[in-house]
Amino acid sequence: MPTSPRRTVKALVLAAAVVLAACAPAGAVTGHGLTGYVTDADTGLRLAGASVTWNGTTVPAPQASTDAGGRYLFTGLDPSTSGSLAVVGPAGWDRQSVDAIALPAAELGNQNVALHRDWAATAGGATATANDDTVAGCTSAAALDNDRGTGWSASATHPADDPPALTIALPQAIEVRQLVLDPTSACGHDPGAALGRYRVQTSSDGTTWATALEGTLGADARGVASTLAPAAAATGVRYVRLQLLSAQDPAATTIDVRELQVFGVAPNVAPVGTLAAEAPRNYIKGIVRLRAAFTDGDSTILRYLWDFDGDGRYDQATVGPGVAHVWAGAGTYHVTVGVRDFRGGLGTAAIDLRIIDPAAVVETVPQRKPLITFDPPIGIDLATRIACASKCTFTAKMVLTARTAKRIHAKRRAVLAMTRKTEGPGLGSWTLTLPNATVKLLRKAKLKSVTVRLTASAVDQQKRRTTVHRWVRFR
Ligand SMILES: [Ca+2]
Ligand SMILES: [Ca+2]
Ligand SMILES: [Ca+2]
Repeated sequence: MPTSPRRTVKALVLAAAVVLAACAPAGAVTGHGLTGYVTDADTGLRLAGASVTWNGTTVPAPQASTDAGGRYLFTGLDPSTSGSLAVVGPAGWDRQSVDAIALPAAELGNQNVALHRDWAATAGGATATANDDTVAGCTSAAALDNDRGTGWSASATHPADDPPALTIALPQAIEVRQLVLDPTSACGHDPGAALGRYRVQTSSDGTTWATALEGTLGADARGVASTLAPAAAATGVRYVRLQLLSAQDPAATTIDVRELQVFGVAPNVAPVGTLAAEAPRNYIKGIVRLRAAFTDGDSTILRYLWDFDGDGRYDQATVGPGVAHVWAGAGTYHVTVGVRDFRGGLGTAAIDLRIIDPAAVVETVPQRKPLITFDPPIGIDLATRIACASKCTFTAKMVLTARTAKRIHAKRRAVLAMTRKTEGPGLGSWTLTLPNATVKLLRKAKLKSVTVRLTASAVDQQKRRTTVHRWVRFR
């Protein structure tokens, strides 16, 4: 859909306003402070509703939330001091702290934070069931609440073939890249109740399971969020199951775990869109502006790559969807834009762009030869039409067969010859009629039908000629 110039101007003004806000100088916002964006580390998309706390010299610690564009802003902080930023993602995202951020003396500091989605978080849409939820206040939900202060405590007396198990249905199928386990004992239990031997299984359908990871955590893992990579069965994962095989202390009566997190990525969809030149006509040695209009439903778009000469190699990269280019020679160029998203996916669109040399002689528009058509004959009439690109001369000739001519005693085999001209380019239509004299001879010979050889021809001013021969049967 073409954008009206007015809308484009409005959009540009809006874009300019956003840019100004993003890199607002100190004078634009009262006081000193800190700003930045909170984004998804895997998709680049900005996260609204993240909770951000500045732990610096100001007491109590100021808090902010990211806006719809993922931006947070603290003003009135003490310049030239330092502190740390604690970011808690919106429901389903992890949390992260950034330490030792120095605030500048005379302007807004800038700190962006990227958070991973924890696909196992129940707050983010995962659902979970466990076969051991007997310890009040320490049920399995506490292992999926993204809070390492709470934990799940299961009985250590399960039979070996039916260990305590927590089964999580993820909100969608993902490729698992990392598991995080905090095995620390919970619910006031001795430290030895911390999870020791564990197994993680994955499944695409909740029925067929495969072991993704097995291992043993020791005393050094207590109080630590251990990052573990799946050894197998990491793709197309919709279900994750954690089995608690033993506590670190064999004498412990419970097996505890503070937190299980599942990190990974959903399948990536490449950007989709179109490419267009801004002007309807484009000339050599002039600036030609091209614009791509792409969308990506599941990640941000990082850059636009341009192939101006159709050789399959990109000649330029831009951050925005527009580019300007100058062609030296006239011709039609196959121009491609490749749009790279945050995840590395590439979507493309191409146009065949005509570049005109305004000094070149106007080329003649190729035109077709005359066209001749006929309707089926009705009685002794045959309707004919022609279409010509310029003034056209039409000729038609009807000839009896030698046999028929002899049978009806016709003096000549040629029964009709006509020539017509059109006024100019366009259509001409005439009716070819079997002459009365011929009809009389046919009646006399008691013939009810006759087949004649028709030759019709049309020639236009450019001497383009179309000739049609056919047998026509009149009744
Ligand atoms: Ca927890
Ligand atoms: Ca994408
Ligand atoms: Ca190229």
